[in-house]
Amino acid sequence: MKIDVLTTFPDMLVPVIESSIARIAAEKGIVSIEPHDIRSFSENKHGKTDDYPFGGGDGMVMTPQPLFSGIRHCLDNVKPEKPRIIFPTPDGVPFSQDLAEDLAQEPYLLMICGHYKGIDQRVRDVWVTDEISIGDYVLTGGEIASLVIIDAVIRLIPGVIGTLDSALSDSFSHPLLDCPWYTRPEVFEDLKVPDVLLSGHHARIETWRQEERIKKTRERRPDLYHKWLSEQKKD
Ligand code: 6GU
Repeated sequence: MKIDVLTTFPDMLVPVIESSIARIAAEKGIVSIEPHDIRSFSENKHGKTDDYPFGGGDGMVMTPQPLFSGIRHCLDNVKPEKPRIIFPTPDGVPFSQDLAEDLAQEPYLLMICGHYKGIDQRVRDVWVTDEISIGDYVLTGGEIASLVIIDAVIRLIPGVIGTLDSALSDSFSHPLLDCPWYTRPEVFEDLKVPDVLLSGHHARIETWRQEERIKKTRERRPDLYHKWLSEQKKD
């Protein structure tokens, strides 16, 4: 998978790309991520990428020209058939494991990082295929949201991690939240691992884990708990 990222802060992406799951995927030759500076596509002599909003209002809006040029530059290099062009934005559709799994099937993604008030609507109308929010809170820019989406997507690509061992056993691949996990030593600073996990009794261990998942889900995510309960009643 190739991922191009258009941003006015390319330096912000580099340390994460070079030290996360993205590096592992890149070393295996499975993913390449390339940040592009939107400023470098600006036809303005100062490299300006934003301006005041028509009709008034606080803050600045990113102008269409550098974004149209940057998008065309990225697409011309790759010529993807049906490019997914992603705009992370707090007014997008909620990001989810299902959406990450969908994006993980794509050979090419283009991410557009907005700042200030956002980007000129014409960029969204003409180019953007997916407007995605990573949660109900406001970040100052799309870079961190893009990194979140990229991380969630590339770990699902076969070969990036021990997919069967890890990704399939996550919370959110299950209907319930995950149970607690422990490793050696059995006692650490007077803190003991639950006896049942040392019992060697696999059926009892699985019962305990399922009870813990149910308890945590009921407390923290009543929405998921009730969905799970109604599924249980069908079987
Ligand atoms: Cl995708 N972008 C920004 N700037 N803020 C957000 C967001 C995205 N998702 C939640 N808050």
